[in-house]
Amino acid sequence: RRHRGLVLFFTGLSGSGKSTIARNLADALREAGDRTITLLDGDVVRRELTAGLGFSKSDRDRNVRRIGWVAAEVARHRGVAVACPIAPYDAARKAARQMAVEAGGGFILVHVATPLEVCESRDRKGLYARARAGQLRGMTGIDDPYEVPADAELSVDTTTMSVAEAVDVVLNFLVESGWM
Ligand code: GGZ
Repeated sequence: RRHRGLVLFFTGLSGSGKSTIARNLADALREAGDRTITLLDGDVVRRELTAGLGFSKSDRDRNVRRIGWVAAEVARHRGVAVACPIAPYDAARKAARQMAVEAGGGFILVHVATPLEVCESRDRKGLYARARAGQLRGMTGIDDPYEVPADAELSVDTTTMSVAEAVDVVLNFLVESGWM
C-alpha cells in the first residue's frame, strides 16, 4: 500500500472544516515523506477545473465527477490526491470511489460530520444567513440535500475536535491501515 496511489476524499457541509483539515493534512503528508501530494482545493477547483458550473444537482454531480476523475488519475500515477468538495450525493461519491479503485488506487472517504447548527453559527461567508433570508436558493443543508455517507472510512467532527486532532485521526488511520 505504501507504493499505491491513494485518494483522500473529504465530504461535509459548507463550514464543516473540511478544507482546513484537507489543507493541513496535505502539509503533514508532504512533511512525512516521499509521496507526491496533490491538493484539489475547493476554490481552485471551481475556478480552474469546473468554472461555469453552479449548484444544481447535475452541476454538483459534474463537479464531483471531474474532481474524482482527476484524483483517480493522480492515484493511477501513484500519487496521493486530497479533495474536499461538499459532494452531497452518495452516487457521485461512489462514482469517485469507483474511478479511484479502477485506476488501481485506494480511496478513503472522510465524513466531516460537523452539525449544521455549528456550520451555520460560523457562517464565514454569510451564505447561511442569505439562504435563511431567502436570498440564496439551494444551499446545502438548508433547502438542498446532504446525503450522509454510510460508507465513510472515517468520521470527524470539528465541534469536539480541533483541526490538528482531526488531521491526527486521518494520519493514524493511514498508519494503521498500512498506507504510510
Ligand atoms: C453549498 C455553496 C452554494 C450552495 C455557493 N450550496 O463554504 P464555501 O462556500 O467556501 O464552500 C461552499 C462551496 C461548495 O462548492 P463545492 O464544489 O464543494 O460543492 S459541491 O460538491 O456540492 O459541488 C460554499 C459555496 O461553494 N457555495 N453556493 N448553494 N455551497
